[in-house]
Amino acid sequence: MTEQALIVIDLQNDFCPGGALAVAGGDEIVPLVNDLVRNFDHVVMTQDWHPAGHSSFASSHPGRRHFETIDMPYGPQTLWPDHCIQGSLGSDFHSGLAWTKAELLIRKGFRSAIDSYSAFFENDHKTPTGLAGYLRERGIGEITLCGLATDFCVAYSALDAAEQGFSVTVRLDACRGIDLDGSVEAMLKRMRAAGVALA
Ligand code: VGL
Ligand code: ZN
Repeated sequence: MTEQALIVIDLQNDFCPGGALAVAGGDEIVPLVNDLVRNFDHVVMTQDWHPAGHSSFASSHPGRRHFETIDMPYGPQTLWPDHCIQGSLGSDFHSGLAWTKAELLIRKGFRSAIDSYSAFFENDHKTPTGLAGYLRERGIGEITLCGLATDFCVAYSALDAAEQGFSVTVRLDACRGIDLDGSVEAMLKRMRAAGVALA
């Protein structure tokens, strides 16, 4: 019997209203995420975890604006406001999140030169975070994803997980999106095509 895990993506202050990269309604999902946490045997959480001056910040590219896309050696990269700086208040989990049950915290985006949306691989789609190996070693074959943001870190995590052979469900009611130029619709389509169950 394969084990199941809940993976809570980036439910951090900077992605909630008032934060540096606020996702509309980001804080609304906290009660539902806490219910999910109670109902799963295994819980993993991720934190976006950038050093100051990270290359995904528009502020690191003079003349560039927030939400512009630039070409990086590993492919296109959206430029964000400074967010989730390691150890800052904005990088903390939302204060209402029931995080104590989490068996593993995965931090990502900690290398200056490369961003990491997915909980499994950095944005070069090659550098692993170690999460796939961790889940496999623990006999976990089915994962349920929730958190922020639907169209970036949740979606890329779901796509990588499906490609890695995990059975993947995204709880859309426990996610909220950023939605840049229709990115929510586009990523829902990609997830469906990859066999991700959208619940
Ligand atoms: C995220 C943009 C930049 C996310 C993280 O958690 O979806 N989005 N960094
Ligand atoms: Zn980030």
